[in-house]
Parts: sequence; C-alpha cells; structure tokens
Amino acid sequence: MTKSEMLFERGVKRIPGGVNSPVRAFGSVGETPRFIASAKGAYLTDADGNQYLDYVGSWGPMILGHSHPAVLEAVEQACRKGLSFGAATEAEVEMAELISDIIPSIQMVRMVNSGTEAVMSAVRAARGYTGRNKIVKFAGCYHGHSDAMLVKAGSGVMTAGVPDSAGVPVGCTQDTLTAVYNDIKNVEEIFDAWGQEIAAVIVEPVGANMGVVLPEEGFLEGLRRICTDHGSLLIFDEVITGFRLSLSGAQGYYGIEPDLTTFGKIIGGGMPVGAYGGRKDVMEMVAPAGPVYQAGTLSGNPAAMAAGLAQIRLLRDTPDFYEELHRKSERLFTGMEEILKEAKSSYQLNHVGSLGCLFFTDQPVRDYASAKTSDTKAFAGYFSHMLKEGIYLAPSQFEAMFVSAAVTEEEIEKTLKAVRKYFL
Ligand code: KE4
Repeated sequence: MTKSEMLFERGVKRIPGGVNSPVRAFGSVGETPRFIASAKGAYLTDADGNQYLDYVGSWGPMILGHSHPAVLEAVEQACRKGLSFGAATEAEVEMAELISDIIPSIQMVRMVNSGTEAVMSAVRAARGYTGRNKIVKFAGCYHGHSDAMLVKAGSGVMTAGVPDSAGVPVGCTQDTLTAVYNDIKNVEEIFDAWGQEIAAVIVEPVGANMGVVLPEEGFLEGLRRICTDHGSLLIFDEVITGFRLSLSGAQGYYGIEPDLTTFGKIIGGGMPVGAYGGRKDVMEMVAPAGPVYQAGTLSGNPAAMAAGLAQIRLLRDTPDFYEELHRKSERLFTGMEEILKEAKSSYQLNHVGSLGCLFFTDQPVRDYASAKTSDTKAFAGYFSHMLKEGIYLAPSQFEAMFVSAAVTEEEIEKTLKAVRKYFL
C-alpha cells in the first residue's frame, strides 16, 4: 500500500470522506487521492515522495508557485510577532489600501476568512442596501457553500430555487433565482418577472466551476445594464479570477465595473483569506458602520495578511507579470488545441489567461448544460494518464487548469508531450 492509500484509509475513519473538502477525494476520477507532503515552485511532492507538476495551485491561490521565498519570509516575520490578536492591526489597513488602490471599483473592503464567507456577506450587504430579497445566480457558477447559494434552478423563470444540498431549508433558497450563463434574454425574462424585488445578480465573470466557460460578447455588459436599469447591484465573484486575469481581475480584463466584488484564494497567498468590497455607499451598510451585521474572529489575521500583502505586491511590482504568465499559458493551451486537431478529436478547449479546461465533448461549451454533455469517464481516463506522467490536474471535468508563474517553457513542453502521448 502507498502512504497516500494508508492515510486515506485512516482519514475516512475520522473525516467525512477522508478529506476536508469534497473535490480532494478524487471521487469523480476513481483514483486514490494523493496526500501532499510539500510543495515548491511548480511542483507538489506526495507522501510517497512522488513529484507532480501542479496545474491546480491549491485551486488558484498559488499563482506565483508554491513556497515563494518572499511570501514565506513575510509570514515567518509576522508569526514571530504573534499569530492573532483579535484587534485591529496596521496590516489590515495596508491590505484595504492596497486592494482599493489597485482596483478602481473597490472604494471599501472587508476581510473575511474564505470565498464562501465573502459571498455570503456581499449578498447580505446587497440585500441590506437595496431592501430587496431576491438574488440571481447562474447555473454552473459556484459561489461557496452558504445556504442561499446551494440551489438548483427551479424550472422556468417564475419558480424559486430549490435546495441543491441536504440540510438547506427551502426558505433559504426560495429567494435565489437561477439564470442561464451567457443568456441575457433569460436574465431579462427573470427581471421582467421579479425586477423590483431583485437585490443583486452574482456572477463568475469567467465561469470556472463548470470547467472554464468564457463570457460571450455582450453578456457582462448586459448584466451591468440590466442591474443599473433595475436598481439592483452587480456582484462579480472574483474568488478565482481576482488578481489572476489581470491585476484588476476579470473586471479589469473585460472593462466592466461591478458594484461589489468578492475575493479569495490569491489575496491570501495560500492562507485562509476572503474579502468583499466595492461601492462605499453599499459597504458603509456593514457593521459597525451600518446595520448589516458581519463579523469574524480571524478576519484580517496578521499572518494571513502578511502572505496576502507579499503576494499582491509581487503581482503588482513584477514587470510584465501577467503578459509573461498569459504568454506561457497561451503556448500551453494552443499547443493542446494543435494536438487535438492532429488527433482529429472534436474535444473542446476553453481558455482565457492562465485558466483553461479541456472538455470531453464535441459541443462548444458556453453554459452549464453544454458543459454537462462532457464524458466524465473519458476525462477520468485522461486524468489518470496525466497523473502517471507526473502532471497533477484538477480531479474533475468541471474544474479549471490553473497555470502558475513557476511553470517554465520546458515544463509546458513536458505537459504537451504527455497530452500528445494520450491522444496520438
Ligand atoms: P472558498 O470558501 O472555498 O474559499 O471559496 C468558495 C468559492 C467562491 N467563489 C468561487 C468562484 C469559487 O471558485 C469558490 C471555491 N472554488 C473551489 C474550486 N472550484 C474551491 C475548491 C474546494 O471546494 O475545495
């Protein structure tokens, strides 16, 4: 038995499914989850000493690669001063200033401890500010596991959302309406039916939880127009795209200004951090400035702020960081497209910046329904092949490839060689 197998066997006895987050169980790819012992640069090392070239990057945070010396140094220094005070610190002010100086739509920001918490709080702020209850989300977009977001689309625009998880009372989802990604007409129908009751639309500006699905021309612009016209707030969930697609995330990349934005992952540099922010008049509704309550013992934790500040400053100050990351990513993804073409495969590869996804379907993937036509068994076969070749992909067809700055040209060629070996 490998160490990972032994650890998994032990883990399942004491942890639900043996993991602390479901996707880590490798359930949809039929492999034993690899228990990771350490990581450096572009590589993970598992408990058996096997090395993998990492295209998950902890689901996004490790955009610089693992164990970046400047980030580790900043955290070590912060830890020596104490781990947590439950009191205001200079680092939190610096973090709020850094994020709001970089992103034009962010006038105020509140730190929390996860993307889930950021979304839950932003939705509450939007409801508090507008005095309305309904929220529109999109099928296939994932916004963390707060009750109101765990919803299955009700059939037709008139029906309220039904819970998509056990333990979620219908009362928590009845105000969540589900629309079709890239379908502005559907959003207009929902607003025709509920317009004055809709507090906000929340959207992943690039879908990255149904695999990678790009916003089509006019989609994000349409959401911006519709929200403005109806006095609803537009919330960009940039937990994945924030500081990834550009220094100003997807809103900078596509030039659309949301009213609120949620962050996670990259802003924590690998430590548990989330944040939500945006218009001052909305954020001043949040306690203790205003009547919308939200709190957190470890929000703005000093060690986590040190990691986030170090990482964001590196992204801001490294010349041509995003140009270089996108150039390498483009080489990888277009290289994969060429292999698919040579193999006369009709599989679909969606990519933007350092995010990409190979869909095992011959249909263009533009929303959740088309993503779901993918052959997940075929994906599992590809996943296992790549793992054997030492390439660590997200263990699910409906996740993204995350390219980090630590991946070199040689490693991209090594990846393409492994892809070629599978398809040709
Ligand atoms: P967390 O609570 O996991 O920090 O963030 C929730 C979240 C919110 N919004 C978006 C767009 C997200 O992608 C996420 C979390 N992403 C998943 C990966 N698809 C996290 C991986 C996991 O659940 O273990």
